Amino acid sequence: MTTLAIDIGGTKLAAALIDKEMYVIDRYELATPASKTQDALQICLAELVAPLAARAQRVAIASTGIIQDGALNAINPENLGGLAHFPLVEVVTRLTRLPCIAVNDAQAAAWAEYHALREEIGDMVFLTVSTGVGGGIISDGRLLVGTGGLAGHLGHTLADPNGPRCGCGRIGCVEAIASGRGIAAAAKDDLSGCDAKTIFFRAQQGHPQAIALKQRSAQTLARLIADIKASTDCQCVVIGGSVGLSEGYLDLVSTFLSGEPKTYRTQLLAARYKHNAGLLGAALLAQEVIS
Ligand code: ADP
Ligand code: BMX
Ligand code: ZN
Repeated sequence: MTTLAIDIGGTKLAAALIDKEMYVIDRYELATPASKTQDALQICLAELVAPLAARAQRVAIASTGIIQDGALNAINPENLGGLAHFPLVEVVTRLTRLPCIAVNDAQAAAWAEYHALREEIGDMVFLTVSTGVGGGIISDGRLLVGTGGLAGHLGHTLADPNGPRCGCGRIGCVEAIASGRGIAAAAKDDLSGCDAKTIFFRAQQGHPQAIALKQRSAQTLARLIADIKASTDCQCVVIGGSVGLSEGYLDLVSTFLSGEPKTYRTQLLAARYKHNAGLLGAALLAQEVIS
C-alpha cells in the first residue's frame, strides 16, 4: 500500500508518497500560508495533494499543533500566522477521498527515529528546533501522546522566568528563545528583521551578535535536554528541524550539555531521516491503523 504523507510545519508544508518499504518516492514542498483563516491552508493543501493523491491508498499527516480527534489546535497560534484551529482530517479526507490519520509532527518524527534505533534503544526523546520547538517522547518503546495530545510539548517548558512572552501565553518558554522564530525575534540593529537561517549564516561569517543568538538557542536547548534526562532517563535525544540540523548546532548543544553534571547528560544524535522524519513517522503510524 502506498501512503500519501503530509507534514505541516510553521514555515513549510511537505508531501510525499511513501511506498510499503518506507521509501520516499516523490516529494513536494510549499511555504506555509500566513493567514488567520482556514481557507488559505485548505487551498495550499489542495495544491500539495493534487499530483500525488491518485497514486495513494491512505493519507498520513504529521502536523504542528496539538492533534486530537483529527483536528489541529495550535498551542502557539503565532507559529501558524495566527491560525488557532483547523479540521485537518476532515479537510484532507474531502480533498483526497482516502482514509486519513493525523498526529503531531514531533511525535511522528520521534516514532520514525525510534524505528531506526529500536534494536538498542527503548527510551528516547526527539526534539525539533524549527519554527517552534517540538518534542516527542518514546518510553519503553511506546510513543507518548497523552489523553489530549499534549505529551512531548517540551518547547513550552520554562527556560527563563525573565524571558520573552511565548505565543502560548507563558513567559520564558524554551520555544520563545531557542526556536527559529525566537532567534529572529531577539535580533537587533543590523540583524533586525532577519530570519534564523540568515542569522546562522552571519554567525558562520563571524558576526558577534549572530554568534551570541546561536549560542543562546543552543544553551537553552542543552538545559532543556538536562531537564529531559532528569525527568525521563532517556538513552538518547535525537535532534531535527532546520535550526537543529544546521551546521555546527548539534556540536554547540553538546558543548553546553557537557557543562551540566554527568547525571543529566545523554547521547545526542542528529535525526537520521532529517527533513523526512515527520513524513515517515506518520506513514508508519498509518500503516499500523489503516490496512
Ligand atoms: P517547519 O517549522 O515548517 O517544520 P523548518 O524545520 O524548516 O520548518 O524550520 C523553519 C525555521 O528554520 C525557520 O525559522 C528558518 O529561518 C530556520 N532555518 C532554515 N534553514 C536554516 C539554516 N540553515 N540554519 C538556521 N536556521 C534555518
Ligand atoms: C509548537 C507547537 C507544536 C509543534 C512545535 C514544532 C503549534 C502550532 N505548534 O510548539 O505542536 O510540534 O511548535 O512545530 O502550536 P514546527 O512547525 O516548528 O515544526
Ligand atoms: Zn510556550
